Amino acid sequence: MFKKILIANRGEIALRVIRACREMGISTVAVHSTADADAMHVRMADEAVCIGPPPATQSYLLVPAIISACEITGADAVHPGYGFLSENANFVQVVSDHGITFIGPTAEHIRVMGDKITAKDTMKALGVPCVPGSDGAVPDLETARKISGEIGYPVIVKATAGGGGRGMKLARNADQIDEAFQTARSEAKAAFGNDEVYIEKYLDTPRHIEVQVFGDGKGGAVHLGERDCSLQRRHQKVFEEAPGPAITPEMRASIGKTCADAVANIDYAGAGTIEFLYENGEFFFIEMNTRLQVEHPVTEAIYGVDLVREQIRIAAGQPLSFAQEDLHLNGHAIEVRINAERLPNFSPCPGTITAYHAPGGLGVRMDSALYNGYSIPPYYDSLIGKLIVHGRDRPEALARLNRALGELIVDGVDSTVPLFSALLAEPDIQSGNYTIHWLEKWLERALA
Ligand code: MV4
Repeated sequence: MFKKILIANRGEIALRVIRACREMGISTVAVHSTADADAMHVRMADEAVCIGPPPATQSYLLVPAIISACEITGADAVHPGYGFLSENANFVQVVSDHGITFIGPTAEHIRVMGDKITAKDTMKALGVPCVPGSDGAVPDLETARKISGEIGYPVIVKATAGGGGRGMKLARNADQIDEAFQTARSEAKAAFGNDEVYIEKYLDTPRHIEVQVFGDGKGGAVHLGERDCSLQRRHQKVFEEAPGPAITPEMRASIGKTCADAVANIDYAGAGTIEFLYENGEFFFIEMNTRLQVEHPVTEAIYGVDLVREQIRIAAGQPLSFAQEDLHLNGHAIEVRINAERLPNFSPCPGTITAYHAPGGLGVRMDSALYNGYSIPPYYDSLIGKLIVHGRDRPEALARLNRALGELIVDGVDSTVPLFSALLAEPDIQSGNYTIHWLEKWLERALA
């Protein structure tokens, strides 16, 4: 097992990794920018190294600075958290070239899944159901018109180097395909330096369902059910739950097995998320994320496992601590993302926390790096906490969320907290009746 792990991240996820390390008896190294000298992850780690000035490109994203911090402290492994360098295949390569273990999948798996056309080809070949569309890249306008006619409108043009909602263009009918194709291409070229695009049938009102998988890197893998992450604003998740309100035990077992078998087949190592659009009882693969996700705690709650501990075990060459038959879904969990943002526009609202009180009690987990007097710097994303609740069933989880929100105090900055109490009053939220467009439509009316 590793003796010392360096966490190449900040905020609540850095704390999350430090907590798992401490329970495993592993020392921790925090890295931080000058803007984060007083951050909680720096205080909580055994050691800390300042790696640069505030901009992430000069600190948290700067590979040589992170490698140097590993060398100085003698860290034998790096946990990337999410965001930053977590899905950077080049970083994984450089880390391993220095004799350090990257806690995550191989550079090759990250590369394959990072290119969305290759990811889709790979998943399709492994028997995972995909959105109907072009077979690979669409080379020119003529082919785009032909393929779109065959698929049937509406279609969506996506950049192979995109993902997470970046580089997509909708064509509702044949009159819109020329512009959609050409804009998608030129925007992809400008944003990613790669103008390759592919075309899919556009699904009108799906849910976003993602399946949590875990591979041992040696042909073994399990699934830990799904999360429904349909409630998003501008491709940012706001509210996530597990299990998905629309997913039956039979569907879960079936799509879960398909996903676990797929990643087992490619000797995938560590945590992964297979994203689907779900409509009329059918799953359609869109993308795979090769990292731990922000919303992993809802899965941890209902399956009673520590996913970060498993990531560390797998990276150290140990087996998973559970088999598929050991995994039983228990109850229901919901996470809400607390961002330092001002409503109604969700504009970032950095500043000093004048009072902070985390809710507690049965079935409540608050993952946050906040403390009284902490100053949220303006340089990074606005996530300041995640409130996760667990209940015996969905109504109990909803009631618990409402209760916990009432206990939470975050003073000194505006936050998304008031949004959640309003959301909980909505019949569609209470019944689980929502799709990927529900939140933006609701926000238009609720915050008008
Ligand atoms: C789609 C789609 C409809 N049809 N693909 C947006 C993020 C990226 N992961 C994929 N996205 C979408 N792909 C097809 N063929 C609709 C979306 C989409 C979406 C997906 C998940 C959650 C929220 C969304 C909001 C708008 C569009």
